[in-house]
Amino acid sequence: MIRDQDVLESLRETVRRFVRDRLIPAEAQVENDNAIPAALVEEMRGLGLFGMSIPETYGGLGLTMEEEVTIALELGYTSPAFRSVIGTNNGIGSQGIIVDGTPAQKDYWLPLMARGAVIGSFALTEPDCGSDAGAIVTRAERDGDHYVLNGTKRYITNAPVADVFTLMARTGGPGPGGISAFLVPRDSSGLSLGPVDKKMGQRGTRTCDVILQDCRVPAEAIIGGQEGQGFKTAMKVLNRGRLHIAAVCVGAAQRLCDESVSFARNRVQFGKPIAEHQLVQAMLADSATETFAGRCMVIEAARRFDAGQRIILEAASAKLFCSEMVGRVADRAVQIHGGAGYMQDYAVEHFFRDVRLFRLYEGTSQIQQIIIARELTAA
Ligand code: COS
Repeated sequence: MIRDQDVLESLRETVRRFVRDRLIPAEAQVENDNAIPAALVEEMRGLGLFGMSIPETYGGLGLTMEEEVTIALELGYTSPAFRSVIGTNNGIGSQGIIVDGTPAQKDYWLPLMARGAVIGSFALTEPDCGSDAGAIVTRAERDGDHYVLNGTKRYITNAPVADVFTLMARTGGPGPGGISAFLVPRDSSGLSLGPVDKKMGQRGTRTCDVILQDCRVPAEAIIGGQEGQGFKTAMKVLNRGRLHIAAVCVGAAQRLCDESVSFARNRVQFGKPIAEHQLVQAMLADSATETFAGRCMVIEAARRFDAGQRIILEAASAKLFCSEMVGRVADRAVQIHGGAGYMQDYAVEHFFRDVRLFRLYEGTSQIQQIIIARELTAA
């Protein structure tokens, strides 16, 4: 389904060069500052990276899923925070509008997101609702030609820099069918942000609470113009997002493999490079094999998506396998580096902390297992 192999190759090469020449050298600075240098964000804008998955009609690059995961594999090769800056605009912050938005919502928001002029974010999780997304309690009450929103959204990626949230709130009764999705601008009256969360890893990616206290949005802010569709919109966004995360995991695993091989070739113990010791070789071989397996999964699932197939099972399987897999690869990478792997001088130290989040967000591993089992056993 790739339209033009040359165009994709050139984009992949551009991103690969950008990652290696510009982003990897800035990883230590991101760790120290807990922020992405503004100049690099500007360069990402210039490369069109904010609008990769937004259709060309709206000023994006309009990548197919196979093309998108190909680029995600490259971006995963560096600190996940760099990908997160552009991640919400390409994924969970824009896809609700793309899949279910009204023509007016698409015309207004997508061109702005595609060029990175506004940052989109996705607000589903709440203090008491993470895995059980159908139980959210944030309410949206109709008041004339407005809705009034009250509630708190938690751990919202890019919220501190976001301009607009795809935000799920309850307009009806209990359960998934009572949820609607809204486009809530950051400058809406009654919307405020909590302090930036202090995370274990992925420094440079900012998350915080989004607090709604009698927050008023016009009635046309409801995605698709219809109440009660918000849970399904969120699920469609997540199906796609999970495949993207899987690709990022594979990119990170590749980096960890490369760092491990390079270290093992240079580190001499017992009179020879540790790469020549069989117990180290076993770890390298297992990591390379699992990384290759993950790569095959994401490419195959993306091809099925582009062919119009339902990929709920494949996306959940890829997310489950790849996020768990990169955890094992990161653990071996630290082991291969020995004491050095525990030191901040080596990239594997921050990757070890960074990749832990992949097993948690956009659905924990246990949620992926539930989704897979349900798909397998559905009548
Ligand atoms: N894709 C498309 N539609 C889906 C879907 C999916 N992956 N999952 C559920 N739906 C649909 C169902 O088909 C159902 O539609 P009908 O009412 O027409 O039958 C509707 O949505 C409700 O589904 P269901 O009854 O399965 O809802 P549950 O409350 O049981 O949902 C899961 C359970 C686990 C699937 C859901 O709560 C979930 O994905 N949780 C994880 C949330 C998450 O990833 N959070 C991370 C936050 S974003 S960083």
